Amino acid sequence: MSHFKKDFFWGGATAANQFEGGYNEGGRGLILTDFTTAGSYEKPRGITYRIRGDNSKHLLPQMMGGALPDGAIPTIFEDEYYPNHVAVDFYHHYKEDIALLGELGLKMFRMSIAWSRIFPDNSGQVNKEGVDFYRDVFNELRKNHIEPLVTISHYDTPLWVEEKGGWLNRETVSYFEKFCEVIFTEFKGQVKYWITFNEINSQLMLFGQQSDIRPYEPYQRLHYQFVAAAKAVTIGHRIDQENKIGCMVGGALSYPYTCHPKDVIENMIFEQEDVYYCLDVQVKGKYPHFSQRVWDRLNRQLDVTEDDLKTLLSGKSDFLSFSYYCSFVTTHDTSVENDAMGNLHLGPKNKYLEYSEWGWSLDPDGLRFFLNDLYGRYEVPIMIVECGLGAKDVLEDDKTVHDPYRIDYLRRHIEAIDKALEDGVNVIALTTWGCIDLISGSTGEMSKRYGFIYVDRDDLGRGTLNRYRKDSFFWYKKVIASNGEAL
Ligand code: BGP
Repeated sequence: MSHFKKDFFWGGATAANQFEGGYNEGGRGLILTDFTTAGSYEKPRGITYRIRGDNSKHLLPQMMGGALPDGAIPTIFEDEYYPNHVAVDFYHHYKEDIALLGELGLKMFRMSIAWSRIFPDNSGQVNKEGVDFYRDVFNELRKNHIEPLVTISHYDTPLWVEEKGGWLNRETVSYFEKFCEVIFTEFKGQVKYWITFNEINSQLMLFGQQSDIRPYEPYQRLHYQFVAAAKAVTIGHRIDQENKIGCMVGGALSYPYTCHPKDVIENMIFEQEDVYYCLDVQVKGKYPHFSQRVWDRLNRQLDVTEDDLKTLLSGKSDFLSFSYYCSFVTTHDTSVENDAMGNLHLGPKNKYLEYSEWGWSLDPDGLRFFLNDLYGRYEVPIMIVECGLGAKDVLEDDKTVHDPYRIDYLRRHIEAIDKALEDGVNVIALTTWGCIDLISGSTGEMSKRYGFIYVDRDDLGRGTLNRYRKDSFFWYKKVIASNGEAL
């Protein structure tokens, strides 16, 4: 007997910039991803730009962040391939895609609204075509009995906002508020579940854990995002009391490398500073006890006002959510090699785990542990809003795709969720990542696929964009229909 409640949300997840395409259609404004080239496991993606007064091409490698130099103008070059421009063209395929998701029996579909489709530029004018597009998408979802789960910001801050300093500029909070007002009002009654920021903690993973000095910028950006998220919760509740608005982190579960107490402490610090720091503020409404220890290592005073602290307290999340692909290992011993990759973080390999082709560990037990850990700490409903295996698939001549590795990965993670439910954790949703194949965020590849539905397109942008059901499609359909019994 499985422990999934009748109303468990079996779902799938996407994000506009990796899925939607139509980057210059329907009045959409630009975002930095539009200038981001394709990469691979070996080769980082890069942002193309030119410098004022010079037309030659420059490339900023995107491996672990990095900011554009002063005077850089992001530029699209004819001789480059930008995979996110078309992505998998949900923009023109949404009816067909949602019908397929309906056939799959999906209960929840996670997607994001591209801010730059609603506010393409600095004029403050709402782009009606953008609103109409999403209204149609939500109608299609409702027709297919699928509950939308909307991420308000999924790695796609509009370029016009970036040009004004992005999230280092306090003004961005008010631009975001305006965006929230518009979408909560326009989609009232159509959308009830919202996530404020995708993987809000991702910017904290970009520097070494053992460095004594922490850069000030990520913490300042985060603070303004925390304030913006809290305001979004308050606005959303005011516009529709039915709204449930949650926060999200990259699920960076880490284990001590050994039982050496110094490894355990190092690991505790990692979890505090990279995960709890963000969840405490958004779920408990206040900065945690160890915050001062973090801030003491910044080279500048953060801009945090009394008013901000009141805002945080009055805009607590209704639920929490996280992505979970793999787990990590932390050690105090600097001689241990960082030979594992992973979602947003590096570290030493865990000798007890297997690794995917992209070097990400496979750890379903970790999911059960993480769910218990977070539920014990926060006691709010939990959604797992990304989980999955990026793998290469083969489209056979008869248009079938045999992906037992994906079925195996998801089966083991669903079993882990079942155990967590038995432990008493209130998990209400699982939206697996990239339910329809889409562009990989880290590498820009198409061949790193996560979906139940295959999209005919390759790493160079060739292919028909036709959709085909994989073996995992028929498997997940049964899982949903049996509410987690038939695994
Ligand atoms: C998460 C992002 C997603 C997605 C996912 C899978 O960090 O929230 O947008 O990209 O990782 O990673 P990738 O696409 O790099 O395989």
